Amino acid sequence: MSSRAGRGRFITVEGTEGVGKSSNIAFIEDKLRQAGIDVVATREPGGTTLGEEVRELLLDHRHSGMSVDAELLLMFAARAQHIEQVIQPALTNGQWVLCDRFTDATYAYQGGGRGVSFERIATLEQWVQGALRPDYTMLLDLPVEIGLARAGERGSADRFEKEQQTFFEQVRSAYLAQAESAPERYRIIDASRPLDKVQQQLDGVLQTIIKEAVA
Ligand code: Z5A
Repeated sequence: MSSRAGRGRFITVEGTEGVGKSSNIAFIEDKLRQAGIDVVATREPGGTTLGEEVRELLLDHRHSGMSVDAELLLMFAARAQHIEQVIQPALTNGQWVLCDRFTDATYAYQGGGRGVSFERIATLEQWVQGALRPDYTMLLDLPVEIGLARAGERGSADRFEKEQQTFFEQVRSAYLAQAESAPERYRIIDASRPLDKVQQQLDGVLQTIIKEAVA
């Protein structure tokens, strides 16, 4: 399939701590490439030189005193650069964009986790993104305690990873509420199962998306 023949698609992957995004994004990218799709894989916060520097500020545990508004605005500052430099040009070129987190993470972490009002986030979303929204969002979902146990096996914790379980419970609830309110866009993947089963479910979802795109 030549993806240049049609418009690009914007796929995002979301979830709380330790759900296995990194483990599954490479799988998704491979499946899309096998279908002949030209994919740009990227991430947030990050995806550009400026965005990666903002990411370092956001994750650095030395900035434990960062205000909630500073955190929110840094997320959108990185996003503005990412959209202008990477996401929009790729979509305009007919490529598919596969993004590890996007604005749903802002609703979940800054909204659900930190208590920023959804109206305030929606204002920034409209300002920075205009009409740009993901076509599909894969929500890797699993109980918070399992995710934290998986993530705990990794090295030192960043500024977000130092949060308590209740914070991640609020993040997960916000994600699930978003998924419920936009079922046409969200695909919920049961990430509590072994990796091969998770990828089996992801594969089924991807094959449907690819069929819809060429139909
Ligand atoms: N953030 C925000 O607050 N607001 C925003 O708008 C945006 C982001 C965009 C950095 O994101 C932080 O930014 C993030 C939210 C915030 N902080 N948190 N938490 P990130 O996406 O870069 O960070 P991350 O959430 O830590 O993601 P990650 O590094 O990709 O980890 P992961 O999704 O948790 O996945 P993993 O490393 O692939 O898996 C964790 C471990 O579990 C690993 O050892 C795997 O081998 C294992 N694993 C994976 N799948 C399985 C299964 N199925 N069974 C058993 N074990 C498994």
